[in-house]
Amino acid sequence: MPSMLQALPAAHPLVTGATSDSPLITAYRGGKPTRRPVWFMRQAGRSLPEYREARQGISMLDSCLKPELAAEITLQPVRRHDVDAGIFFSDIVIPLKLAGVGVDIVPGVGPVLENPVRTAADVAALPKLTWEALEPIRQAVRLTVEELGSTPLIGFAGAPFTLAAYMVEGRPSRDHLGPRTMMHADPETWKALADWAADASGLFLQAQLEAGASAAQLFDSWAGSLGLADYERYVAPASARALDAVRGLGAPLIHFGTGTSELLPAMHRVGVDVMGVDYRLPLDEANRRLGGAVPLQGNIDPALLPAPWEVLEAHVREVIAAGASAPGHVVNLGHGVPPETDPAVLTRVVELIHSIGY
Ligand code: 1CP
Repeated sequence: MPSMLQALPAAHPLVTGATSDSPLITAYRGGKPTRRPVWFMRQAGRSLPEYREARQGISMLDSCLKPELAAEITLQPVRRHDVDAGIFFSDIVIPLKLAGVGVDIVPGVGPVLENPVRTAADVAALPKLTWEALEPIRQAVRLTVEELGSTPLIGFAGAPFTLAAYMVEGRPSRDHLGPRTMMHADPETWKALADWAADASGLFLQAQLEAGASAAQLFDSWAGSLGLADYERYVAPASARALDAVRGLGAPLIHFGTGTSELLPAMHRVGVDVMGVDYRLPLDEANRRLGGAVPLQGNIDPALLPAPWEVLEAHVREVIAAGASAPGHVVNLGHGVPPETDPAVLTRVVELIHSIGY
């Protein structure tokens, strides 16, 4: 396997045509498909009883590394909600785990590292992720794509800043002070860490695309804690480096973060096709900030999912009207599905979106 994938394999669903004209890919490419595409971040997961059942007695990271189980969990929300894409069931810390970094996902907490990475020596000691170690990921993607047929699978990875935020703090944090201090106090160590994370995420994306994912989303969930100057100087180059691994393959690339209204153009400039927008910024304003040239994804406010149906419906219609200004629109939430969400509401939202013509 070359270190840089040059082209998708001949059997890839974007190459055979299985997914290339799907509503999702058409909208990501700036077109208006026959049916309005929608999927939900965190559509697989605790909101689904079948997920809770499948996960009984098995840890989060172990379930990601069992190909049949990861494929099954990925397919559950597609079957149930008739969404226009699967999002690969995995986690942004899986590349760390497969590289040999001590990391676990602690229920009720999130990713926790055995040894936080804080010094130049810590960074130098990080093991390198290999292509071989990613075999369970490629297997899970192959199984999933086979079942999905003409429905595209979206692969993903954590962006270097969001990954480094967990690595430096050692656990979830609110303000991400550790990595923000490091980039100024010790820029060389920061760059080495961000580049390590970029290479791990880049290889993770490459594995998913090579095995059959039709698009890929880079999650910089916590980039919103950065000012624009820090983002551009210390983070954007590493995010661009992660994407270098999969650029030019013809699979649409999406970039998403929360609290990133002020960063949208800078995040687009790292070289992606589509911008995900969180719930804070109306899509017509996001479109204006991006010069009217970028397909958008978003941005139903997850807080409205438990609201009375009339309130939620009006909001969904507003999101669709605002998204119509962009050259392409894939409907999604403005962040992940909250675990306590009633899945029947999500199914109804999908039906509503599919019923609205252009
Ligand atoms: O349907 C899907 O989207 C499932 C696939 C998926 C994705 C895309 C999971 C499964 N995790 C992710 C990405 C991910 N993981 C992100 C980026 C997206 C986002 O912002 O939500 C982040 C920040 C993580 C880190 C993480 N993993 C957290 C957040 C902790 C924090 O800092 O607040 C948590 C809680 C996890 C565990 C996790 N990952 C995925 C699931 C279903 C779960 C919950 C595990 C469980 O208890 O069942």
